[in-house]
Amino acid sequence: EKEAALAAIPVDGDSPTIFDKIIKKEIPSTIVYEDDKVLAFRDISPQAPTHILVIPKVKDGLTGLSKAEERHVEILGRLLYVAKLVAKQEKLDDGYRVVINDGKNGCQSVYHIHVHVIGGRQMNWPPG
Ligand code: DGP
Repeated sequence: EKEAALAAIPVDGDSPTIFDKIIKKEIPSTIVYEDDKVLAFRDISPQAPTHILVIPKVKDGLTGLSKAEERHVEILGRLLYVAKLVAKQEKLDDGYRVVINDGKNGCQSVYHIHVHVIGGRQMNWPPG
């Protein structure tokens, strides 16, 4: 019985995250873009004057980029396209940075894929 209970726990971290609550509007966020597939909202802990997260409304196993499969190609493209739309909307005309953190070494903290759009100041390279 204990084994069955353990087996029910997803091993790949594919369980609901805080982003599901944001999508369902159960917790507040500042939404800057929304369509039927994608949501973009301001990061709660901005690392620059503009810091937006672009996420798929349906995770479909895409906890992070490392879990991408062929079926995710369309949504992955859409996330990047929305990143561009949002950057334009935010008037980041001098440039901006697009980041996907993956896994422990990538400093990923929320396991629902998200694209960071960061701008409004000079970025540095290499990143920390
Ligand atoms: P990452 O470290 O790449 O997994 O980025 C996760 C980001 O999510 C991090 O920059 C902070 C942001 N975040 C976490 N919880 C919330 C929340 O409840 N609301 C908003 N708006 N952002 C959140």
